[in-house]
Amino acid sequence: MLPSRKNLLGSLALFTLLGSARAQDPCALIAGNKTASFHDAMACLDHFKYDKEIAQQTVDTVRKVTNELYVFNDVAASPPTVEGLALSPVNISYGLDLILQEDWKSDRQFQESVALLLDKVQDAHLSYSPFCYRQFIFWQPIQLNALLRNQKLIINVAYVKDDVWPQASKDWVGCEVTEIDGSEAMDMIVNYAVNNNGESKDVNTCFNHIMNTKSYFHGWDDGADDLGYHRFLPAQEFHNYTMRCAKSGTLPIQEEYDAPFTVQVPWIAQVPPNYSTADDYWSTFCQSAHQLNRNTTKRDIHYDLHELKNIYEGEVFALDSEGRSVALNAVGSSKGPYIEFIQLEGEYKNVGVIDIQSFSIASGDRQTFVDNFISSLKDFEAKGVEKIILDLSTNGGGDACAGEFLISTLFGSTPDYPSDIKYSPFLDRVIQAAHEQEQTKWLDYKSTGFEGSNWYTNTTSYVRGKNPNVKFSQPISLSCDGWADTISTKKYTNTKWKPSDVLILSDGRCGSTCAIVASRLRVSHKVPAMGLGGIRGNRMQFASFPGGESDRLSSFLIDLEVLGLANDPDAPSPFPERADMGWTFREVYKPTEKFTGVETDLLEYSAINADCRMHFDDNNADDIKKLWADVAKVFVAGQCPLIEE
Ligand SMILES: *[C@@H]1O[C@H](CO)[C@@H](O)[C@H](O)[C@H]1NC(C)=O
Ligand SMILES: *[C@@H]1O[C@H](CO)[C@@H](O)[C@H](O)[C@H]1NC(C)=O
Ligand SMILES: *[C@@H]1O[C@H](CO)[C@@H](O)[C@H](O)[C@H]1NC(C)=O
Ligand SMILES: *[C@@H]1O[C@H](CO)[C@@H](O)[C@H](O)[C@H]1NC(C)=O
Ligand SMILES: *[C@@H]1O[C@H](CO)[C@@H](O)[C@H](O)[C@H]1NC(C)=O
Ligand SMILES: CC(=O)N[C@H]1CO[C@H](CO)[C@@H](O)[C@@H]1O
Repeated sequence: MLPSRKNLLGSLALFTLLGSARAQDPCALIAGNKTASFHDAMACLDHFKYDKEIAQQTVDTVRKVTNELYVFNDVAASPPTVEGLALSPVNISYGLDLILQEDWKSDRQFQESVALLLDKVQDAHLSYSPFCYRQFIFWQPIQLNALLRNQKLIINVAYVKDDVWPQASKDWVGCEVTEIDGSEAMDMIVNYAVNNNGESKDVNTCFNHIMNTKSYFHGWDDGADDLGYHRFLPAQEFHNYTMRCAKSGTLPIQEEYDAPFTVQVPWIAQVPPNYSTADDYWSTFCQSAHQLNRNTTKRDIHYDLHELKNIYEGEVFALDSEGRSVALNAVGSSKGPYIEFIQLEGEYKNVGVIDIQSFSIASGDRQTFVDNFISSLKDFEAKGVEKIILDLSTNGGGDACAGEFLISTLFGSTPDYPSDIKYSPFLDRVIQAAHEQEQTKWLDYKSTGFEGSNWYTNTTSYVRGKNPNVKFSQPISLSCDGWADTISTKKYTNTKWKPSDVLILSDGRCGSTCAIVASRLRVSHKVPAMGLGGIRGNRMQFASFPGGESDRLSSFLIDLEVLGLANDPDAPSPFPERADMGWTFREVYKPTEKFTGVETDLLEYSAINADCRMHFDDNNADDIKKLWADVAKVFVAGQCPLIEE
């Protein structure tokens, strides 16, 4: 199947000298080393040959999922024009045809082309992650942020990572970067954000995503694609940075600089542990259990549930987001902390911050999450907190019911937004089976006036893109009964804070469940929102990829196995390599007078702007408490009122 690896095994048998094996095995050459150069890492990653069979199987699965289950498949191919959103048409099926026509130089290049195609849709829910090629971490020793300095947004060296490249100098911290690769720094970064980041349809959010805007990671780094930090091979080996640094004894804000200079900064690869040859690398990080156990003469498919669970839980990287070794395949239970309550000090001690980092509450943590949320709110009340900043920055979403809990605890229950699921005969069988067996999340949807699974079977059609007749389920709402059943609910009613006492703070990287929570708070409850960072001069959204609800192939296949549908002829096959894909299957609409199902009412294709804006500066960029105090100052002064559209 992979001739290169067979050859390698042959040569190992012939030559006992390790040296000669290492000489032709680029992965062995760097195995066990902490770091490797761009070229040495690339040689290892490109060692695995393009395999047409793997390519065909991969494309078949991606095509099946996007054609049948991806709810925005038709809109993506010819999106509407929406002011404030960058929407370029992507016909996924056609893109996959083109990919299969190419004679790729390596398996990596093929795999990355699939990942890139889905990225172009700018829906962070839609992704393809080939874990084989996400094991190295690539660092730029210079990490950048964007700061407001003397009324001008500038690019600044936020920190220098000198443990991977000895030539890096800590003295560069605080220097202004005026040019990158010969272009004006801001232009280069904005272009990069527009062309290389699939995180959002709002360019401000993409800009924030690639910058080192907050000094902490919130653990949301799937396929990390920052300007200076990647899990995939960067496009070029070096970047040239032209910097000017404050004269000794002066502050950057005084703008007295030493002579500018240019440094050529390489990408440095951190090498994953736990492999010694290319063959090991393949079997540890790339080979899927499904492919290994495959019996091509028999259509009796049984998924490897252990592997799917590891993939689903994200236990697929040998290095964590900060580059530390992690035990592969250890399924963790608790993923917290999810949320922190911080009362500000001094002048703003009557302002409290609720910093919500994730809604992905592990089922074993629900009770603690709920108890902690309620007791911390009571504590805020007891300590005289008058205003609340709800910091939703860098929150990649999670459990929709956790979001529902937050909204209803603060402002009582409110009608859910209408949503629906794209119809396919295959998913119909899944939903029928879920109802018959009372298993899986496919039970959790209901529509007024429809019994059991009739909400799905009785379809309705809307225009989507160029397709006049795409079938959808009836409008549905999500039932959080299952969630509520697992916790002993305590009565708490907020009587203290009105919506105008709360401010949403977001750098736009509030996605999925977070986006829907933020949008409902802003649109239905009139909670004002402040955008953080982004490019100056254009309005910014406070949430991204509000598409609805997403699934991943790993968890979908687990559901199929549970429901006994693994052998359904229309079931997507597992990927031949360790990989996963995500897609949106439920689309959510903004509230309207009358529900019509038009695509321009979809949250994913609507722009909802923040009411005011804040940028990082020299004073607050590295100190989140100072940032919150600056936000509190604007908020308390009444300078971020809700703007009625
Ligand atoms: C790997 O590390 C060893 C020991 O430090 C070093 O001698 C060797 O040059 C390194 N290999 C590469 C390709 O950098
Ligand atoms: C994608 O393009 C193909 C032709 O290349 C066309 O048949 C198909 O309908 C298009 N898909 C969508 C979703 O527009
Ligand atoms: C960086 O500068 C070097 C030396 O001047 C030059 O050879 C190289 O092409 C430049 N690279 C980029 C990406 O601009
Ligand atoms: C991988 O390597 C790390 C560090 O070398 C070690 O701590 C860990 O136990 C290894 N994990 C496995 C699964 O071998
Ligand atoms: C594959 O399945 C066929 C038919 O059941 C069986 O005869 C054959 O031995 C199986 N091969 C392997 C490698 O398990
Ligand atoms: C309102 C409703 O549920 N209508 C129909 C939906 O589809 C099922 C099965 O096809 C019918 O039995 C229902 O009457």
